[in-house]
Amino acid sequence: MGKALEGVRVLDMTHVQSGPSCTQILAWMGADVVKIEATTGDITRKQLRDLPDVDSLYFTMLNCNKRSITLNMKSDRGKELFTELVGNFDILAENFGPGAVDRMGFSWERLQEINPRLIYASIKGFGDGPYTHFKAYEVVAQAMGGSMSTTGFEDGPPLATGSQIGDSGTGIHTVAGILAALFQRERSGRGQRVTVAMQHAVLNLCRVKLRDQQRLAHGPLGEYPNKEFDDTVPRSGNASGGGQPGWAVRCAPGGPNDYIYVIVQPVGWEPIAKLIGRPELADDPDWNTPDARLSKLDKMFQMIEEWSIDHSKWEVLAKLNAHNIPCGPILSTKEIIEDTSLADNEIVVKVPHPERGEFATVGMPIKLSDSPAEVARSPLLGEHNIDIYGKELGLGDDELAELKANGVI
Ligand code: CAO
Repeated sequence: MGKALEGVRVLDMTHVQSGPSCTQILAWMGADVVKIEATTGDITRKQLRDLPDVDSLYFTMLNCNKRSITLNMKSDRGKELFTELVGNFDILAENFGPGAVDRMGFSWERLQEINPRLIYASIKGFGDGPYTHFKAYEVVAQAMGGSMSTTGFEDGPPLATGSQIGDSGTGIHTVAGILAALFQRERSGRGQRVTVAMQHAVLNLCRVKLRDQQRLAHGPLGEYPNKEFDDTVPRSGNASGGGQPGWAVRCAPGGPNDYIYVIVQPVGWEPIAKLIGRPELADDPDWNTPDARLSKLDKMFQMIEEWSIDHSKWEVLAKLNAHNIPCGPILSTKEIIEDTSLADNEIVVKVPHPERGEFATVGMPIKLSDSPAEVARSPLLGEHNIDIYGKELGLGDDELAELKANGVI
Protein backbone atom coordinates (compact mmCIF):
# COMPACT_ATOMS: atom_id res chain seq x y z
CA MET A 1 0.00 0.00 0.00
CA GLY A 2 1.24 3.51 -0.82
CA LYS A 3 1.96 6.28 1.64
CA ALA A 4 -0.58 8.90 2.79
CA LEU A 5 1.00 11.73 0.79
CA GLU A 6 2.26 9.65 -2.12
CA GLY A 7 2.30 11.79 -5.26
CA VAL A 8 2.37 15.06 -3.30
CA ARG A 9 5.43 17.11 -4.15
CA VAL A 10 7.04 19.65 -1.83
CA LEU A 11 9.54 22.25 -3.01
CA ASP A 12 11.35 22.81 0.23
CA MET A 13 13.15 26.13 0.59
CA THR A 14 13.34 25.81 4.35
CA HIS A 15 16.48 26.09 6.44
CA VAL A 16 17.62 25.78 10.07
CA GLN A 17 14.94 24.07 12.18
CA SER A 18 11.36 25.35 12.06
CA GLY A 19 10.78 24.78 8.34
CA PRO A 20 12.83 21.59 7.96
CA SER A 21 10.99 20.00 10.91
CA CYS A 22 7.73 20.58 9.01
CA THR A 23 8.85 19.24 5.64
CA GLN A 24 10.52 16.22 7.27
CA ILE A 25 7.13 15.18 8.66
CA LEU A 26 5.59 15.61 5.20
CA ALA A 27 8.36 13.41 3.78
CA TRP A 28 7.61 10.77 6.42
CA MET A 29 3.99 10.90 5.36
CA GLY A 30 5.16 9.98 1.87
CA ALA A 31 5.56 13.32 0.07
CA ASP A 32 8.42 13.80 -2.39
CA VAL A 33 10.32 16.60 -0.67
CA VAL A 34 12.96 18.35 -2.77
CA LYS A 35 15.07 20.74 -0.77
CA ILE A 36 16.42 23.74 -2.67
CA GLU A 37 19.61 25.06 -1.14
CA ALA A 38 21.91 27.90 -2.03
CA THR A 39 25.11 26.56 -3.56
CA THR A 40 26.73 26.93 -0.15
CA GLY A 41 24.01 24.74 1.42
CA ASP A 42 21.68 25.12 4.38
CA ILE A 43 23.78 26.87 7.03
CA THR A 44 23.09 24.05 9.49
CA ARG A 45 25.08 21.56 7.41
CA LYS A 46 28.14 23.23 8.94
CA GLN A 47 26.80 24.31 12.33
CA LEU A 48 27.82 22.53 15.54
CA ARG A 49 29.72 19.86 13.63
CA ASP A 50 30.84 16.89 15.72
CA LEU A 51 32.90 15.41 12.85
CA PRO A 52 35.07 17.39 10.42
CA ASP A 53 33.73 17.97 6.88
CA VAL A 54 30.58 15.93 7.46
CA ASP A 55 27.00 17.21 7.56
CA SER A 56 26.17 18.07 11.16
CA LEU A 57 23.64 16.18 13.25
CA TYR A 58 21.64 19.41 13.24
CA PHE A 59 21.18 18.96 9.50
CA THR A 60 20.95 15.17 9.31
CA MET A 61 18.32 14.97 12.06
CA LEU A 62 16.00 17.52 10.40
CA ASN A 63 16.28 16.62 6.74
CA CYS A 64 15.66 12.89 6.52
CA ASN A 65 13.84 11.41 3.53
CA LYS A 66 14.40 14.54 1.40
CA ARG A 67 16.23 15.10 -1.86
CA SER A 68 18.62 18.03 -2.28
CA ILE A 69 19.22 20.33 -5.20
CA THR A 70 21.28 23.49 -5.29
CA LEU A 71 20.04 26.67 -6.96
CA ASN A 72 21.24 30.24 -6.87
CA MET A 73 17.98 32.15 -6.58
CA LYS A 74 19.75 35.44 -7.16
CA SER A 75 20.83 34.52 -10.70
CA ASP A 76 18.56 35.05 -13.72
CA ARG A 77 18.89 31.45 -14.83
CA GLY A 78 18.22 30.31 -11.27
CA LYS A 79 14.94 32.24 -11.28
CA GLU A 80 13.96 30.65 -14.62
CA LEU A 81 14.64 27.18 -13.33
CA PHE A 82 12.72 27.92 -10.13
CA THR A 83 9.75 29.12 -12.21
CA GLU A 84 9.74 25.80 -14.07
CA LEU A 85 9.98 23.86 -10.85
CA VAL A 86 7.13 25.71 -9.13
CA GLY A 87 4.81 24.55 -11.93
CA ASN A 88 5.60 20.91 -11.08
CA PHE A 89 5.06 21.01 -7.32
CA ASP A 90 2.05 21.05 -4.98
CA ILE A 91 3.64 22.82 -2.03
CA LEU A 92 6.31 25.48 -1.64
CA ALA A 93 7.61 25.86 1.92
CA GLU A 94 10.02 28.49 3.23
CA ASN A 95 11.15 30.11 6.44
CA PHE A 96 13.58 32.82 5.36
CA GLY A 97 13.73 36.20 7.00
CA PRO A 98 10.73 38.43 6.19
CA GLY A 99 10.45 39.39 2.52
CA ALA A 100 13.32 37.21 1.27
CA VAL A 101 11.26 35.24 -1.28
CA ASP A 102 9.60 38.44 -2.52
CA ARG A 103 13.06 39.94 -2.97
CA MET A 104 13.98 36.89 -5.06
CA GLY A 105 11.14 38.01 -7.38
CA PHE A 106 8.46 35.59 -6.23
CA SER A 107 5.57 37.29 -4.49
CA TRP A 108 2.48 35.22 -3.63
CA GLU A 109 0.73 36.86 -6.59
CA ARG A 110 3.52 35.81 -8.94
CA LEU A 111 3.58 32.27 -7.55
CA GLN A 112 -0.18 31.94 -8.08
CA GLU A 113 0.25 33.05 -11.69
CA ILE A 114 2.83 30.33 -12.21
CA ASN A 115 0.81 27.63 -10.44
CA PRO A 116 -2.73 28.35 -9.20
CA ARG A 117 -2.83 24.99 -7.40
CA LEU A 118 0.28 25.82 -5.36
CA ILE A 119 0.08 25.78 -1.57
CA TYR A 120 2.62 28.28 -0.30
CA ALA A 121 3.62 27.86 3.34
CA SER A 122 5.76 30.38 5.19
CA ILE A 123 7.05 30.44 8.74
CA LYS A 124 8.02 33.81 10.17
CA GLY A 125 8.77 35.01 13.66
CA PHE A 126 5.69 37.22 13.93
CA GLY A 127 2.32 38.07 12.45
CA ASP A 128 1.31 41.41 10.96
CA GLY A 129 2.13 44.47 13.02
CA PRO A 130 5.11 46.08 14.69
CA TYR A 131 7.30 42.94 14.62
CA THR A 132 6.54 41.74 11.07
CA HIS A 133 9.97 42.58 9.72
CA PHE A 134 11.92 41.12 12.62
CA LYS A 135 13.90 37.90 12.39
CA ALA A 136 13.35 35.26 15.03
CA TYR A 137 15.02 32.26 16.59
CA GLU A 138 13.70 29.62 18.98
CA VAL A 139 14.18 31.44 22.24
CA VAL A 140 12.99 34.77 20.80
CA ALA A 141 9.66 33.05 20.14
CA GLN A 142 9.69 31.52 23.62
CA ALA A 143 10.34 35.00 25.04
CA MET A 144 7.50 36.65 23.16
CA GLY A 145 5.00 33.77 23.17
CA GLY A 146 4.51 33.55 26.94
CA SER A 147 6.83 30.64 27.65
CA MET A 148 9.85 32.30 29.22
CA SER A 149 7.99 34.54 31.64
CA THR A 150 6.16 31.51 33.00
CA THR A 151 9.09 29.07 33.09
CA GLY A 152 11.50 28.88 36.02
CA PHE A 153 11.25 29.58 39.71
CA GLU A 154 9.75 32.66 41.28
CA ASP A 155 13.06 33.92 42.63
CA GLY A 156 15.04 33.25 39.43
CA PRO A 157 15.21 34.73 35.94
CA PRO A 158 12.89 33.73 33.06
CA LEU A 159 14.04 30.43 31.55
CA ALA A 160 14.07 28.87 28.10
CA THR A 161 12.68 25.35 27.88
CA GLY A 162 14.70 22.57 26.27
CA SER A 163 11.77 21.66 24.03
CA GLN A 164 12.05 23.44 20.72
CA ILE A 165 8.52 24.73 20.89
CA GLY A 166 9.35 27.82 18.82
CA ASP A 167 11.00 25.89 15.99
CA SER A 168 9.69 22.33 15.82
CA GLY A 169 6.48 23.44 17.57
CA THR A 170 5.87 25.90 14.74
CA GLY A 171 6.88 23.25 12.22
CA ILE A 172 4.14 20.91 13.35
CA HIS A 173 1.56 23.70 13.32
CA THR A 174 2.61 24.34 9.73
CA VAL A 175 2.15 20.67 8.85
CA ALA A 176 -1.46 20.99 10.03
CA GLY A 177 -2.00 24.09 7.89
CA ILE A 178 -0.52 22.46 4.79
CA LEU A 179 -2.60 19.29 5.17
CA ALA A 180 -5.79 21.35 5.58
CA ALA A 181 -4.90 23.38 2.49
CA LEU A 182 -4.28 20.19 0.52
CA PHE A 183 -7.67 18.86 1.61
CA GLN A 184 -9.42 22.10 0.62
CA ARG A 185 -7.65 22.05 -2.74
CA GLU A 186 -9.21 18.65 -3.43
CA ARG A 187 -12.58 20.41 -3.49
CA SER A 188 -11.75 23.92 -4.69
CA GLY A 189 -8.98 23.11 -7.16
CA ARG A 190 -7.07 26.13 -5.82
CA GLY A 191 -3.99 26.41 -3.70
CA GLN A 192 -3.71 28.87 -0.83
CA ARG A 193 -1.27 30.66 1.42
CA VAL A 194 -0.40 29.08 4.78
CA THR A 195 1.40 31.31 7.27
CA VAL A 196 2.43 30.46 10.80
CA ALA A 197 4.20 32.84 13.15
CA MET A 198 6.52 31.34 15.75
CA GLN A 199 5.21 33.74 18.40
CA HIS A 200 1.66 32.53 17.69
CA ALA A 201 2.60 28.85 17.79
CA VAL A 202 4.33 29.24 21.17
CA LEU A 203 1.37 31.18 22.52
CA ASN A 204 -0.94 28.41 21.36
CA LEU A 205 1.16 26.03 23.44
CA CYS A 206 1.03 28.44 26.40
CA ARG A 207 -2.76 28.66 26.31
CA VAL A 208 -3.24 27.60 29.94
CA LYS A 209 -1.06 30.47 31.14
CA LEU A 210 -3.56 32.90 29.61
CA ARG A 211 -6.29 30.92 31.38
CA ASP A 212 -4.45 31.63 34.63
CA GLN A 213 -3.91 35.28 33.71
CA GLN A 214 -7.69 35.72 33.63
CA ARG A 215 -8.26 33.67 36.78
CA LEU A 216 -5.95 36.09 38.61
CA ALA A 217 -8.66 38.74 38.43
CA HIS A 218 -10.66 36.61 40.85
CA GLY A 219 -7.96 35.89 43.39
CA PRO A 220 -4.70 34.03 43.91
CA LEU A 221 -3.95 30.82 42.00
CA GLY A 222 -4.37 28.28 44.78
CA GLU A 223 -2.55 25.43 43.06
CA TYR A 224 0.59 27.54 42.45
CA PRO A 225 3.36 27.19 45.04
CA ASN A 226 3.74 31.00 45.12
CA LYS A 227 2.63 32.82 48.23
CA GLU A 228 2.13 36.25 46.71
CA PHE A 229 0.54 37.29 43.43
CA ASP A 230 0.47 40.58 41.57
CA ASP A 231 -1.23 41.21 38.25
CA THR A 232 0.62 38.71 36.07
CA VAL A 233 1.05 34.93 36.10
CA PRO A 234 4.23 34.17 38.04
CA ARG A 235 6.81 31.48 37.35
CA SER A 236 5.66 28.45 39.27
CA GLY A 237 8.62 26.09 39.23
CA ASN A 238 7.47 22.54 38.66
CA ALA A 239 3.80 23.02 39.55
CA SER A 240 1.68 20.97 37.20
CA GLY A 241 -0.34 23.71 35.53
CA GLY A 242 -3.33 21.38 35.37
CA GLY A 243 -6.24 20.77 37.68
CA GLN A 244 -4.33 18.17 39.73
CA PRO A 245 -1.25 19.16 41.73
CA GLY A 246 2.14 17.77 40.76
CA TRP A 247 5.81 18.25 41.60
CA ALA A 248 9.21 16.71 40.91
CA VAL A 249 10.48 14.89 43.99
CA ARG A 250 14.01 13.62 44.55
CA CYS A 251 14.93 9.96 44.39
CA ALA A 252 18.01 7.86 45.20
CA PRO A 253 20.92 8.12 44.65
CA GLY A 254 20.43 11.87 44.29
CA GLY A 255 21.96 12.57 40.87
CA PRO A 256 20.90 15.51 38.71
CA ASN A 257 18.11 13.54 37.02
CA ASP A 258 17.14 11.35 39.95
CA TYR A 259 13.71 12.86 40.27
CA ILE A 260 10.22 11.70 39.53
CA TYR A 261 7.26 13.88 38.71
CA VAL A 262 4.26 12.84 40.79
CA ILE A 263 0.64 13.91 40.34
CA VAL A 264 -1.78 13.54 43.23
CA GLN A 265 -5.29 12.91 41.95
CA PRO A 266 -8.05 12.71 44.58
CA VAL A 267 -8.11 8.90 44.35
CA GLY A 268 -4.34 8.76 44.65
CA TRP A 269 -4.13 10.19 48.13
CA GLU A 270 -5.01 7.06 50.09
CA PRO A 271 -2.46 4.77 48.36
CA ILE A 272 0.19 7.51 48.51
CA ALA A 273 -0.39 8.04 52.23
CA LYS A 274 0.06 4.31 52.80
CA LEU A 275 3.10 4.02 50.51
CA ILE A 276 4.94 6.86 52.21
CA GLY A 277 4.32 5.34 55.63
CA ARG A 278 1.67 7.84 56.75
CA PRO A 279 -1.53 5.69 56.57
CA GLU A 280 -3.21 7.82 59.23
CA LEU A 281 -3.35 10.76 56.76
CA ALA A 282 -5.60 8.78 54.40
CA ASP A 283 -8.62 9.51 56.59
CA ASP A 284 -7.41 12.69 58.28
CA PRO A 285 -9.81 15.54 57.40
CA ASP A 286 -6.82 17.90 57.36
CA TRP A 287 -5.39 15.88 54.46
CA ASN A 288 -7.97 13.65 52.80
CA THR A 289 -9.52 16.07 50.29
CA PRO A 290 -7.95 18.16 47.51
CA ASP A 291 -9.24 21.33 49.20
CA ALA A 292 -7.67 20.35 52.52
CA ARG A 293 -4.31 19.72 50.80
CA LEU A 294 -4.37 22.81 48.57
CA SER A 295 -2.86 25.20 51.11
CA LYS A 296 -0.05 22.77 52.00
CA LEU A 297 1.02 21.22 48.72
CA ASP A 298 4.65 22.02 49.55
CA LYS A 299 4.36 20.01 52.75
CA MET A 300 2.60 17.17 50.90
CA PHE A 301 5.35 16.87 48.30
CA GLN A 302 7.98 17.15 51.00
CA MET A 303 6.47 14.09 52.73
CA ILE A 304 6.42 12.20 49.44
CA GLU A 305 10.05 13.14 48.89
CA GLU A 306 11.06 11.93 52.35
CA TRP A 307 9.90 8.52 51.10
CA SER A 308 11.09 8.71 47.46
CA ILE A 309 14.62 9.75 48.38
CA ASP A 310 15.26 6.18 49.60
CA HIS A 311 14.21 4.60 46.29
CA SER A 312 15.41 4.90 42.70
CA LYS A 313 13.12 6.71 40.30
CA TRP A 314 12.44 3.35 38.59
CA GLU A 315 11.33 1.78 41.88
CA VAL A 316 9.09 4.76 42.58
CA LEU A 317 7.66 4.51 39.05
CA ALA A 318 6.75 0.86 39.65
CA LYS A 319 5.35 1.42 43.15
CA LEU A 320 3.19 4.39 42.15
CA ASN A 321 1.95 2.78 38.95
CA ALA A 322 0.94 -0.31 40.91
CA HIS A 323 -1.70 2.04 42.37
CA ASN A 324 -2.43 3.80 39.06
CA ILE A 325 -0.83 7.03 40.26
CA PRO A 326 0.35 9.19 37.34
CA CYS A 327 4.07 9.88 37.53
CA GLY A 328 7.10 10.19 35.31
CA PRO A 329 10.79 9.73 36.10
CA ILE A 330 12.94 12.55 34.77
CA LEU A 331 14.78 10.86 31.90
CA SER A 332 18.16 12.14 30.85
CA THR A 333 18.99 12.40 27.15
CA LYS A 334 21.35 9.42 27.63
CA GLU A 335 18.58 7.34 29.13
CA ILE A 336 16.27 8.32 26.28
CA ILE A 337 18.70 7.49 23.49
CA GLU A 338 19.39 4.10 25.12
CA ASP A 339 15.73 3.32 25.96
CA THR A 340 14.74 0.06 24.26
CA SER A 341 11.00 0.82 24.39
CA LEU A 342 11.56 4.05 22.47
CA ALA A 343 13.65 2.13 19.94
CA ASP A 344 10.94 -0.55 19.70
CA ASN A 345 8.44 2.22 18.95
CA GLU A 346 10.76 3.54 16.22
CA ILE A 347 10.76 6.96 17.84
CA VAL A 348 14.50 6.70 18.45
CA VAL A 349 15.94 5.24 15.27
CA LYS A 350 19.38 4.53 13.84
CA VAL A 351 20.01 5.75 10.31
CA PRO A 352 23.02 4.88 8.12
CA HIS A 353 24.76 7.82 6.43
CA PRO A 354 27.44 7.48 3.75
CA GLU A 355 29.77 10.09 5.25
CA ARG A 356 29.18 10.07 9.01
CA GLY A 357 28.24 6.42 9.49
CA GLU A 358 25.23 5.54 11.61
CA PHE A 359 23.49 8.26 13.61
CA ALA A 360 20.51 8.23 15.94
CA THR A 361 17.53 10.45 15.33
CA VAL A 362 13.99 10.98 16.51
CA GLY A 363 11.59 9.14 14.24
CA MET A 364 8.03 9.90 13.21
CA PRO A 365 5.87 10.72 16.24
CA ILE A 366 2.59 10.43 14.30
CA LYS A 367 1.73 6.81 13.58
CA LEU A 368 -0.52 6.07 10.58
CA SER A 369 -1.64 2.43 10.36
CA ASP A 370 -1.79 2.40 6.54
CA SER A 371 1.19 4.66 6.02
CA PRO A 372 4.08 3.73 8.28
CA ALA A 373 7.06 6.08 8.11
CA GLU A 374 10.43 4.69 7.14
CA VAL A 375 13.26 6.96 8.16
CA ALA A 376 15.94 7.38 5.47
CA ARG A 377 19.07 9.49 5.62
CA SER A 378 19.33 13.16 4.75
CA PRO A 379 20.69 14.04 1.29
CA LEU A 380 24.17 15.31 0.55
CA LEU A 381 24.30 18.84 -0.85
CA GLY A 382 23.07 18.83 -4.46
CA GLU A 383 22.88 15.03 -4.51
CA HIS A 384 19.78 15.11 -6.69
CA ASN A 385 20.69 17.84 -9.17
CA ILE A 386 20.85 15.35 -12.02
CA ASP A 387 17.52 13.73 -11.06
CA ILE A 388 15.69 17.03 -11.02
CA TYR A 389 17.45 19.24 -13.55
CA GLY A 390 18.49 16.45 -15.90
CA LYS A 391 15.77 13.83 -15.75
CA GLU A 392 12.84 16.05 -14.78
CA LEU A 393 13.54 19.37 -16.53
CA GLY A 394 15.45 17.71 -19.38
CA LEU A 395 18.70 19.68 -19.17
CA GLY A 396 21.64 18.02 -20.91
CA ASP A 397 25.00 17.17 -19.36
CA ASP A 398 26.73 20.14 -21.01
CA GLU A 399 24.20 22.60 -19.68
CA LEU A 400 24.37 21.09 -16.22
CA ALA A 401 28.15 21.44 -16.29
CA GLU A 402 27.83 25.05 -17.42
CA LEU A 403 25.27 25.86 -14.70
CA LYS A 404 27.65 24.42 -12.14
CA ALA A 405 30.62 26.32 -13.54
CA ASN A 406 28.60 29.56 -13.45
CA GLY A 407 27.48 29.03 -9.86
CA VAL A 408 23.79 28.66 -10.76
CA ILE A 409 23.56 25.16 -9.25
N1 CAO B 1 19.99 31.37 -3.52
C1 CAO B 1 20.36 32.64 -3.29
N2 CAO B 1 20.10 33.28 -2.15
C2 CAO B 1 19.43 32.60 -1.20
C3 CAO B 1 18.99 31.28 -1.39
C4 CAO B 1 19.30 30.66 -2.61
N3 CAO B 1 18.94 29.41 -2.87
N4 CAO B 1 18.36 30.87 -0.28
C5 CAO B 1 18.37 31.92 0.56
N5 CAO B 1 19.04 32.95 0.00
C6 CAO B 1 19.25 34.27 0.56
C7 CAO B 1 17.93 34.99 0.70
O1 CAO B 1 17.54 35.55 -0.51
C8 CAO B 1 18.28 36.02 1.74
O2 CAO B 1 18.96 37.09 1.15
P1 CAO B 1 18.44 38.64 1.24
O3 CAO B 1 18.27 38.94 2.69
O4 CAO B 1 19.57 39.40 0.59
O5 CAO B 1 17.18 38.78 0.52
C9 CAO B 1 19.25 35.23 2.60
O6 CAO B 1 19.78 34.17 1.83
C10 CAO B 1 18.55 34.49 3.75
O7 CAO B 1 18.21 35.40 4.62
P2 CAO B 1 17.60 35.01 6.04
O8 CAO B 1 17.13 36.30 6.59
O9 CAO B 1 16.59 33.94 5.97
O10 CAO B 1 18.85 34.39 6.77
P3 CAO B 1 19.55 34.80 8.15
O11 CAO B 1 20.59 33.77 8.37
O12 CAO B 1 19.99 36.20 8.13
O13 CAO B 1 18.38 34.66 9.22
C11 CAO B 1 16.67 33.51 10.41
C12 CAO B 1 18.04 33.41 9.71
C13 CAO B 1 16.31 32.11 10.89
C14 CAO B 1 16.77 34.48 11.60
C15 CAO B 1 15.62 34.02 9.40
O14 CAO B 1 15.62 33.16 8.29
C16 CAO B 1 14.22 34.10 9.97
O15 CAO B 1 13.87 34.97 10.75
N6 CAO B 1 13.34 33.15 9.54
C17 CAO B 1 11.96 33.15 9.93
C18 CAO B 1 11.80 32.63 11.32
C19 CAO B 1 12.37 31.25 11.48
O16 CAO B 1 12.04 30.31 10.80
N7 CAO B 1 13.23 31.09 12.46
C20 CAO B 1 13.66 29.74 12.79
C21 CAO B 1 15.05 29.74 13.12
S1 CAO B 1 15.52 28.09 13.61
O17 CAO B 1 16.11 28.37 15.11
